[in-house]
Amino acid sequence: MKIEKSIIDQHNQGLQERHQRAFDFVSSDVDNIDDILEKLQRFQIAIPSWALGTGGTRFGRFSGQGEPGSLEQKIEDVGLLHALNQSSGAISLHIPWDIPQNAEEIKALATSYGLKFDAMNSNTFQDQAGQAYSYKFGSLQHVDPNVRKQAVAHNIEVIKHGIALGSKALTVWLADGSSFPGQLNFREAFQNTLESLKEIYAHLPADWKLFVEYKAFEPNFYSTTIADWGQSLLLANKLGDKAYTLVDLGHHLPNANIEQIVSLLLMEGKLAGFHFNDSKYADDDLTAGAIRPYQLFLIFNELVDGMDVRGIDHATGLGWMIDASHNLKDPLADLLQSVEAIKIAYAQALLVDRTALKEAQQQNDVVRAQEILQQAYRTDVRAIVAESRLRSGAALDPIGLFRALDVRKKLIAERGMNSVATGL
Ligand SMILES: [Mn+2]
Repeated sequence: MKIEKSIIDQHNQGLQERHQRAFDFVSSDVDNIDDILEKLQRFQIAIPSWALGTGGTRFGRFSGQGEPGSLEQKIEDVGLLHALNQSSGAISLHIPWDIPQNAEEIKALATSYGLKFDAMNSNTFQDQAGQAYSYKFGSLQHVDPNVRKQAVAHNIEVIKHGIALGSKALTVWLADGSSFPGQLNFREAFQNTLESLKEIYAHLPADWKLFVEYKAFEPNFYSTTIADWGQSLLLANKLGDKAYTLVDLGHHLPNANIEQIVSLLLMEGKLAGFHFNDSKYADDDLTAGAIRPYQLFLIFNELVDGMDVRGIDHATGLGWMIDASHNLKDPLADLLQSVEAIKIAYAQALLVDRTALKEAQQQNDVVRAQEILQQAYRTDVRAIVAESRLRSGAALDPIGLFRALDVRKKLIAERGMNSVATGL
């Protein structure tokens, strides 16, 4: 299914008057509105291929319908999102779930939807059919060098697939760790992981980045070999200039000050980018901004400040991606909501009066500092984000149009009720 431009124009015409009123109201107080709109238009958030189907929990999975059953259909789904919001111009693939049979054809298909290939993701957290050694007790950390070798070879294969598609980064997330005290030697696990990562790093093309993702716990429950940003940064620093720390919002212990982590990683030039999601308890993988929208804003506040200080291009300097799972909602509608929440937080962060905030900080004026941040956060920027979509040729109300067009019903008609996305 493809959404024609004329359908979007027709939808926008119907909403134009109401939108204009809201946009005029909110933008009349913003001096640099055109600059903000341009930044919003350029800011793209990659969609992971594994978020296009229904996710499950360890207790069960309630299948959706009309899920993308092939890489081609996954690209089609992200193409639908991008047509609706012009903000999801990249897809992030997972190997071996998304191995392209013909890279050139897949590349051409993505281009026809205006999509690029974001970071490639390797998978050593589950065993694949025909694999010689098991990852039950870890992969890059494993006590058996044969297992480590196999995991390294897999990552090198992922880089090769990425090169063929025009990707520029490899994300490594490891399930490695232990579930019981005494199960492994922490130092040896770390050293093995470092040595394995060094071998992978050696195979990165010159213009590629290696993103080292961390996670506090799960699937292992006692220790995780790359558990937090300190351990990831330690690895990234030892590996070299092309290695960075990737922050996934759900991968922290409760109440972690993620905005402070972001600020310091940016200061050190070691922030790879983001996996956006939201959570109440742990790695809940809920829709971005669904539980803690103020935290999302505070993170963007640090991102904008830190990127501007270092002269980093907001749109291209870091990797922006959603990493979520949908047990209840239609995955496509959920992803539209996530992208909208991310752009709202970004727009609010762009509204922060940084000169005034600096002054308040210098004067220890705590009340004023809070006022400045909350002035931006409490501004209803939805019409600004909508205007940026309008200027890019997207829909004023992406979810409204998704609903009106009965997209899922059409996908079910094309793919069938029982089409299941691979890899979940
Ligand atoms: Mn992640």
